Amino acid sequence: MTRIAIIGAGPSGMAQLRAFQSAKAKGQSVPEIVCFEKQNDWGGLWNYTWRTGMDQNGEPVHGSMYRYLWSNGPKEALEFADYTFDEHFKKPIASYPPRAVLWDYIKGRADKAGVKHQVRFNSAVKNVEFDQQDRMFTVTVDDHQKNETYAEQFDYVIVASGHFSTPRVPEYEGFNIFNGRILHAHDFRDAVEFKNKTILIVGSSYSAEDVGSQCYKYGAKQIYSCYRSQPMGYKWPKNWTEKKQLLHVDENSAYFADGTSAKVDAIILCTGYLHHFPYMAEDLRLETHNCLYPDGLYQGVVWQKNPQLFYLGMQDQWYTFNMFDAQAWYVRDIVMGKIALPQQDEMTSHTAQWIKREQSLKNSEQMVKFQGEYVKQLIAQTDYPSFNIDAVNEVFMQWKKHKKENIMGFRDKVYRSVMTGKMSKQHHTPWLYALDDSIESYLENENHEQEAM
Ligand code: FAD
Ligand code: NA7
Repeated sequence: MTRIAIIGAGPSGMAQLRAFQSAKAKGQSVPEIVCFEKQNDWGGLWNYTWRTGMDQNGEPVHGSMYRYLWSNGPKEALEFADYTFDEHFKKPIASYPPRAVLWDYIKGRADKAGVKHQVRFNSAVKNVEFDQQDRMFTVTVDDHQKNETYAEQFDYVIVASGHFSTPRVPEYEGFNIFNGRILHAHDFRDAVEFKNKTILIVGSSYSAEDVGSQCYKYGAKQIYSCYRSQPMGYKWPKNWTEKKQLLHVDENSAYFADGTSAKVDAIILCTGYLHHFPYMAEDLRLETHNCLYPDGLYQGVVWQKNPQLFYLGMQDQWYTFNMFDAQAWYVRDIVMGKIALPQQDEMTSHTAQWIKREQSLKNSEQMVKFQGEYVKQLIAQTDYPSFNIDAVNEVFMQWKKHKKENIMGFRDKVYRSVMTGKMSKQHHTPWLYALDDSIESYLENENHEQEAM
């Protein structure tokens, strides 16, 4: 029987499990699937851990999410087409749920599909090699439960291990004499630590914006953020100042390219992540950066040099959960022989055309539409329930507008579900005052008084 290894049981790996289960439910004969997950539960980044550095098994901690993280985009843009929020929560909820609520949603679909028995938890993949002779992969795994290492053979490998876990950590002059704490966003866990402190955020993308906003919400005294290329440019609160590029630091202060300096207690490097697949043999290893169309992946997922290998979710992400679904359904149909791949040179030139288009994109609206079109063309090739991608693009445009209007208030906006046509519900507490991010607090009905720290 054909055997498939999925590496990682985050949203991408879970989408792949669901895709095969959906074919099985339609009476089709599906291959044997083994999903290896190094953590002790599924959900990937959404499965919060307080740990940083090494986990209890000596593996690098995967988690980059922090306490009090709320969705940074509207849930209406990431909703599964085959499992709506209404189906899961049985009542309308607001548009920007906290992490625990989204984790619950992801798990709900996978539980309904009954695919958990296909996941081997506490199982870290250590090596993947391909034998040209028998055209099989050998996957070597550390089973941390049994404390043993073993190898198994597979016809196909699907890498779904994410790419927001290995921090990109720059070094600035003076870091080794700075008296305060220096950390990367990957190791940021709790904004309360920075209450009454002055912090410097390095970077100007999603992590910079959200880690800074968390610190503001939980009582930081003063926030400085600094950019290398582009300022974020939002209307920041009075105690948040955007500075030009960081040049160097000394024991207590940071010095910027505009000639100013500031005394800071801590520095948080929101400088992005590396695509890192140390367990893949060199000739199978994807080398790319955070972009919308990684080179070498036909249709964004097929490893062109060997189409028995796939990578899911490797793009920078406007679209997330439903894009992973579109990819997973497409990969499933290649594996099951329903979709035939073209010759190598055709795949290469197809990818080159998309990359050329990506390079011509000028603003975020064009980028969203580009990714939307990518998702659209994947869905057109499979039986994944189609949905109105243009309407989702519009949700993203609204989101951008709302952030521009009020960066500390955009999470109070509500949007219409593209899947159900229903409007979401206003949350009982404005985001800025909702200090308890638990699922219980989020789902309760009564109105809350604004809580003060
Ligand atoms: P991951 O979620 O990273 O899951 C990968 C899985 O692979 C993990 O479970 C990991 O343990 C496992 N794994 C890794 N290496 C191995 C190995 N060697 N062996 C076995 N298992 C392995 N997206 C949104 O839609 N909305 C948001 O608000 C949002 N906020 C975010 C905030 C932060 C701080 C970050 C970092 C990302 C955020 N994202 C958000 C994007 C996020 O990437 C996706 O939502 C999603 O988690 C990606 O799913 P994935 O399965 O591809 O990867
Ligand atoms: P991103 O989106 O890849 O952004 C990385 C940021 O870090 C970006 O602003 C970069 O600036 C900046 N950067 C990178 N290297 C440096 C150095 N050396 N000095 C200064 N600034 C630097 O990563 P994020 O973590 O923000 O977001 C990733 C995901 O996490 C995202 O999906 C969110 O949902 C959460 P640049 O523009 O390249 O000059």
